[in-house]
Amino acid sequence: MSQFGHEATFDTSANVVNNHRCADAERLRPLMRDWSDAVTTTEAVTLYGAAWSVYVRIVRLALEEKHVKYDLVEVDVFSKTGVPEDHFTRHPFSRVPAFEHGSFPLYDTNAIVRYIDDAFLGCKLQLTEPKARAKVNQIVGIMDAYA
Ligand SMILES: N[C@@H](CCC(=O)N[C@@H](CS)C(=O)NCC(=O)O)C(=O)O
Repeated sequence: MSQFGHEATFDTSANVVNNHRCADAERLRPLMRDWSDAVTTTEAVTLYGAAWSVYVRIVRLALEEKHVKYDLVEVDVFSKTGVPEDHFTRHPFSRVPAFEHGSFPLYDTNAIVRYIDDAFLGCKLQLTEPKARAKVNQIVGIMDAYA
């Protein structure tokens, strides 16, 4: 059991699927929105980035918690030959991660994980009570900017 309350898999192979339970879902349910309108999808979900990247790992954690099947396509932004040319079409600032859901492209970790939470069925990763949600976002911001 990991600190996240489930057996986290950080397998770098493509098509990672897991069937793990959402941590603390029952305890947090009163604070969380029932999103019965979330999307079920047959469209491919692709994450572009390096397995070592903390930002890529954040997105993978969200995908794992939501039980979303995805492909991880390795992109080396620190390659000696430079950022792969096609990556600029995914991310204008040539960073990782970049993300695609079918024909919908997205970059920036915060935007990606919030989209994953909003678009896919499964446990809700964000609280809905405004003050609690703001505090969580504050912690996320602190971790990103100062940690
Ligand atoms: N604000 C971006 C930051 C992403 C980021 O800085 N990723 C690093 C890898 S962990 C990167 O691509 N660095 C390449 C570079 O600095 O040129 C996000 O949240 O997605």
